[in-house]
Amino acid sequence: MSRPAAPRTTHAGRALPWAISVVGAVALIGCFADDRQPGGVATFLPTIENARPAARPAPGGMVWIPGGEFSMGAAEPADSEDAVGAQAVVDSRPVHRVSVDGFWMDRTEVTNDQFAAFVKATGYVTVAERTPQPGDFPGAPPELLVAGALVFSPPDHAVPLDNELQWWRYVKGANWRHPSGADSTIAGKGSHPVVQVAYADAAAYVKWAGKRLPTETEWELAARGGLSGRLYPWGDELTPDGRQMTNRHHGHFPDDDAGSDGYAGIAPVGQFPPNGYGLVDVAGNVWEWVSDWYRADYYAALPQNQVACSPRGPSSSYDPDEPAVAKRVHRGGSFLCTDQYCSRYMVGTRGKGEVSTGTNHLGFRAVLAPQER
Ligand SMILES: [Ca+2]
Ligand SMILES: [Ca+2]
Ligand SMILES: [Cu+2]
Repeated sequence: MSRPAAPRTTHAGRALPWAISVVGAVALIGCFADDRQPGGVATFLPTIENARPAARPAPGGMVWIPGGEFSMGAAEPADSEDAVGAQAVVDSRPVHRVSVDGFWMDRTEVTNDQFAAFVKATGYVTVAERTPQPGDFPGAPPELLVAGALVFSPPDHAVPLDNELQWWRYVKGANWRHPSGADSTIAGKGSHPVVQVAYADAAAYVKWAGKRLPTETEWELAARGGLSGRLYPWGDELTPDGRQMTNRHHGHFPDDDAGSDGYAGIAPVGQFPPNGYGLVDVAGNVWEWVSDWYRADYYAALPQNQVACSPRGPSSSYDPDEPAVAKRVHRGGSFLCTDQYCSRYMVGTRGKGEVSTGTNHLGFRAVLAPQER
């Protein structure tokens, strides 16, 4: 999905403020051949958390993620007949060993109130609020060059699940203040996650907050909450003892969101149980931007039989479905995720999105490492 016509040019290889700490991690932990991990085989090994505690108390709203060594990638779907689940793990293979230093992470998705404070302090104007310039979208019909964003617009009847344009529409006037179009509002929704944010918007917010976006590896280590190889952040059962653990899509997709977990559509942050590290909504509610470029084959391209030390993703993006479109990784799935279509609440699975495109099921959360402040 992208804004109208051709995607804007993107800037690969921006300066990475944590590059120095990565070098430090290499010296400290060491990237080494790992003969416990047979090459290319989806084997989950125990998570080995760093013993070193946080150097100081967590900044407000953040929790300590101890870091350590873990197996990254998605487990098989619970049901071997589950074609949607099987498809969801294709770009999350092979399972591979990664080590990451400890860091703090926002306990929740960034909320409308938090984003509003940033906009008030800086006057920042999000991508969806800017009128697309003809030069950035050569050949685009003028009527499409209006400020807006993608909005989930479900049909009122069942449709074949072969074309997402049946339920996504580019809506004029949709932006973070008006998530589903000009006449929608976030009044009374200060504790809902902010949505309709492009990658640049998320990056601007975290910079203002003195933080940064997580790498894909950091995000997954944090989301797993210390467990290894489980299907979900809390274990292997989607609804243990019948309990709803995440805001996802119930009923029939896309035409009927039954809201059986208490929420049709987005929920305020923190309505479902935290994971092992105290993070809420890592599965579901809204997707979260991470800083890695998306490449479908990135895991397969990593050196096998080695522990990857704090990987920061490939140097450019490649999605075989849309090779010309620059995409970053999304993680965790959203209130629209269902086993009828995507199953992306499975913790190792990956999402992707064109960098200038906001949607009303996409937000983010930030991280901060001790040596970065
Ligand atoms: Ca729901
Ligand atoms: Ca989420
Ligand atoms: Cu989904």
